[in-house]
Amino acid sequence: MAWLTALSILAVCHTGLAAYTKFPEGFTFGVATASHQIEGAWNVSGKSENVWDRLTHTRPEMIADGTNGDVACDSYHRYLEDVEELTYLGVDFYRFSLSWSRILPTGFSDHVNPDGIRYYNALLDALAEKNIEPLVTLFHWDLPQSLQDLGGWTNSKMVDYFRDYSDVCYREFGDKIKSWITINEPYEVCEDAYGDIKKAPALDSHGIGNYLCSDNLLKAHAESYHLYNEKYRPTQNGTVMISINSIWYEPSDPENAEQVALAETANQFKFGWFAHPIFTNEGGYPEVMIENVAKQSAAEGFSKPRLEQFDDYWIQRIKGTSDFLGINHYATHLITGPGVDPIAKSPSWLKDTGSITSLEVGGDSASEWLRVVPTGFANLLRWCKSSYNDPPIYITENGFSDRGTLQDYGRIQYYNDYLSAILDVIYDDGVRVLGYTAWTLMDNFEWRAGFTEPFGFYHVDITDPDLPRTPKLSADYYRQLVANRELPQDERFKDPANKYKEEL
Ligand code: PNW
Repeated sequence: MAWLTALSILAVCHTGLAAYTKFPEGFTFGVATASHQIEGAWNVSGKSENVWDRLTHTRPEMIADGTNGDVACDSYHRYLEDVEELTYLGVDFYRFSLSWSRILPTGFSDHVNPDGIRYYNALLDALAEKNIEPLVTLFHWDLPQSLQDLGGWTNSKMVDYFRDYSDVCYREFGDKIKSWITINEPYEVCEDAYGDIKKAPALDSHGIGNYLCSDNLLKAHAESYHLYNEKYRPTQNGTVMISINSIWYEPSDPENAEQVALAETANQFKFGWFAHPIFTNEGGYPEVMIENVAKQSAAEGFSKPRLEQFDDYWIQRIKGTSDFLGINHYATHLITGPGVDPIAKSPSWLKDTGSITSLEVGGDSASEWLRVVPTGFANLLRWCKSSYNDPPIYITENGFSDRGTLQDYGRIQYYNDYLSAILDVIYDDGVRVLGYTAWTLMDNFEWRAGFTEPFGFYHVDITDPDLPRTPKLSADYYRQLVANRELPQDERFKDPANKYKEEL
């Protein structure tokens, strides 16, 4: 079968023999977390309920191990320990996110919670003392429940609410934070949380809510960007970007024009949905999305397409509103054919793609969706260079899940191979990747997977009330990488017996 051939092509490239090892001058390294995944303290010091609190408390059966973020890594109280870990790793920057419901308990800017402001100032001061730059995400999925009760991202007023929240954050923290991310992974927000039940609030409004969300989310992002540009950038001098996730789709047979076209369509629906409006010259949603949704909507008996192009005002207003392209990337999937996906609901995003079927191929991790294909990452980066006018790129997430071993060779190999793919495209293709962020500092609340798919450099023992953090072997790998700005060649990071696979 054609996809078997493609799989072996992908596998051949996964040799671990790096052509380049040294990172260019000025390249920066960081590590990431997100508020709801690490902070805990879910209802103390004025924080109100967010959509993940609501989901985990009312429907615990939806979380793999029935856990929640009530305590998580308790970083709200243990942030100084976290800063120690960051210092050990030697990273240039720390990417973390602000909890909206901790800063604005009503969801609105009528009441700013002083304890929320104090907490983030204390963290920022501790980072400054260690010379670690903050890279801060305004929204990493933990929407205040009060706003969800009004429809969340399906409500067009969210554009105003997000701008108001941004305004408070830029005003309160902008003297200390020079690098901002507005929104983390809009695809996961709109498709997984509104079009499906994979993320909170698990609305499952497939084919409808997902597109209401993208209209509002892109406008909200743009307004936050313009607000910073006009009101804060002149004095604060920082930058603002958005982080877009990609599962990268490869054609099963690169010589087959139909397969290539299907992969392009899939990539436009996944990454282009949010990147095209911001990073292309023409702006707006990708043409293929507008066409497919219109066709599909008509066939389904809708009076209007469920997704329509932005009007000229919004096309212009959204275009160009990101100083860098922030890419979160973990996995590549292989297109298996034009065949109709039997699980596609109607209406739905998947059906709108043309029900393109794909297969999760490549090396294993603990997460079903995370298949290891480093060459896919290189192809994604080349595609971003050619599709989006050679943008300056930050990798804002990349990482690997296993079952929690301290001898985490699988993670080390993943990082080594994916970083090697980055070096290839920097030196061979001139892709402008400026920095890299590993996901994640420590094992944490992995959303619906609970604590069953850890991604951390540090193990966190959640059965011990002190939540001790223990560095894994990968922590030493990353520390050495950052110190030398070079892929470590050290024998102790190699797992000749491929032992890690037994643990997955
Ligand atoms: C990201 N996919 O989520 C999030 O930003 C993190 O909060 C999360 O912990 C991390 O990646 C690991 O899952 C993703 O299906 C969810 O490609 C899904 C995908 C990728 C990233």
